[in-house]
Formats: sequence, C-alpha cells, structure tokens
Amino acid sequence: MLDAHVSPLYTRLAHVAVHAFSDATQAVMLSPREHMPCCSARYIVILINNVASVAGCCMLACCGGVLPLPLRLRLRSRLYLSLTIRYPVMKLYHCKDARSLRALWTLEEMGLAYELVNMKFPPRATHPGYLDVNPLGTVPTLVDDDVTLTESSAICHYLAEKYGPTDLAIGVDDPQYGEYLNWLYRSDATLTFPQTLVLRYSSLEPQERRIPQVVADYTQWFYSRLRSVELALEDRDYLLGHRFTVADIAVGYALMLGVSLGLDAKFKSNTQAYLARLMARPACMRACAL
Ligand SMILES: N[C@@H](CCC(=O)N[C@@H](CS)C(=O)NCC(=O)O)C(=O)O
Repeated sequence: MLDAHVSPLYTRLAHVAVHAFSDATQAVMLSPREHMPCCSARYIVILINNVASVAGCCMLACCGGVLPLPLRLRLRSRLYLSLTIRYPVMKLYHCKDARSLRALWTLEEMGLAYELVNMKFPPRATHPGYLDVNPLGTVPTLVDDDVTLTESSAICHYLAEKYGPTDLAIGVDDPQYGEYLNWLYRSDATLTFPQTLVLRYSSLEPQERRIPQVVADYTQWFYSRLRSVELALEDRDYLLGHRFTVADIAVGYALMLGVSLGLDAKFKSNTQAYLARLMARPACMRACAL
C-alpha cells in the first residue's frame, strides 16, 4: 500500500523490493511510532520515509533478505510508506536429544528466526522424504536458502559467523581464536566420537550384536578425552574463560550425551558444575524443551 505522498523515486525503488520477494511480500501501513524488530522476527518491517531507508530496502532485496543485525531504521515525523517483507527463514531438522540440539540452542541464544522440523528418531525411517533433504539421514540438517549444512558444530560456527556479530563467536584476530576452533572441532571429533560407539554397541544394535568390550573400551576412551574439559575449567566458567561461545554449546552437548548414556557418574567436579551452568541458560532450557 503506497501513501499518496510517495514520490515516483520512492515508489520505483519500493517496487524493486516488492518484486524481489514476489508473493511472499505484502505492504502495510504502520504508525510512525512503530519500530523495526530485529532479525529474530519472521517478518521484517521496513518503514520507508527517506532515501536511506529505501536504499536499505533495496539492499535487503538484493541480498535475498539477509539483514545485518541489528537493523533499525530511524523514523522521521512523516511516514510515507511502509512495507512488510517476509524473508526466507532457516529450517532446522531436529530430533529431540540429538546433536541437532547444538544448532537449536545456538538459534535460541542468537534470537534468530527459524522453522523447526521436529522428527522422531531415526529420521531416515520415520520422516518420509528426509533422505532427499540429507542423504546421510542424520540430524541436524540446516537449510538456509540455498545453503545446506549437516554437521552440528559447523552449523553453530556458521550461524555465529553469518548472523553475527555475536559474543558467541571469537574473531580471527582474537588471541583465543585457535583455542576456540580447537574446542569447536574437539566437541565432535574427539568427544562424541567414542560416545557414538558406546551408544551403538550398548543399545542401538540388536541384543545379539551388542559388544560389551567395545562399550567398555570406548567409555574409557571418552573419559580420557574428557580430561581436557576438566583441566580447562580449572580457573574459568567457560572453555574460553569468562565468555560463553558456541564452543561451549558444542562441548556442552557432548556432556549432555554423556548424561543420557549414564557416563556422568564419573564426571569430575569442574565438569559437573560447568554442565549445570550451561543447562541453566534460558536458551538451553528452551531448546531442550522443544
Ligand atoms: N557429525 C555429525 C553427526 C550427525 C549424527 O550422526 N547424528 C545422529 C544423531 S545425534 C543421527 O542422526 N543418527 C541417525 C542415523 O545415523 O541414522 C554432527 O555432528 O552433526
């Protein structure tokens, strides 16, 4: 809906944005008092009353709806035109208590908009068509426009980099960058790897294929790798010190998996306290409840 006072220039540019979003676009009038919600809203409200705002709108159209965060448009006293643009929302395929919790928790920490596809485990058997989304049949899968990711720690990394700036990420110029990446990768390659064998040979396989020796060996393997977590937390609340990052989310999930496998009885005190600290975070509680 265009206001009668909109100049031809404004109208033309606004239509560029409208056309870019075709049927997912609608225009509405808002009161000048309304402000634009940040990216966490499914609908981005663009209030156009000056050239800068129009430019912002076109930039939004050109980059496919990906907005720098936080984008707030300053309103002037006179409101000429407002548009509500529905931008593509990320879709997360998830199974409760699976590694997809890492991605879900990150989305919640960052307040990003997402659509959740909650599936029964194992999704390859319970969710028809899932193999077309992710031929591996594993969770998570994150679909962000034309980008698909299926590695949980990579998804946390991707969200923090792509939709930051956020305190959840540590930048390349930071002295702790290497340590940060090391934890992020260690979370799966080193910590959940032995747990996967424990899970498989203690409960996923049919009774006759279960192998107690594998369970015992990889339980021990997990505990020896977990020493790194206990040591890192000797003098700090989080892995990187006082700052909570996606590395904590990634490693935190490995600890939660340890709990569900019954391995937490041997968690040492720093690790126990750290896990409790992580699980008390509101975003973690929200993600776990979904
Ligand atoms: N390295 C992958 C592993 C993904 C994965 O194996 N997910 C498990 C659930 S935690 C799964 O989907 N298993 C089902 C299957 O293998 O069919 C990640 O971190 O996302």
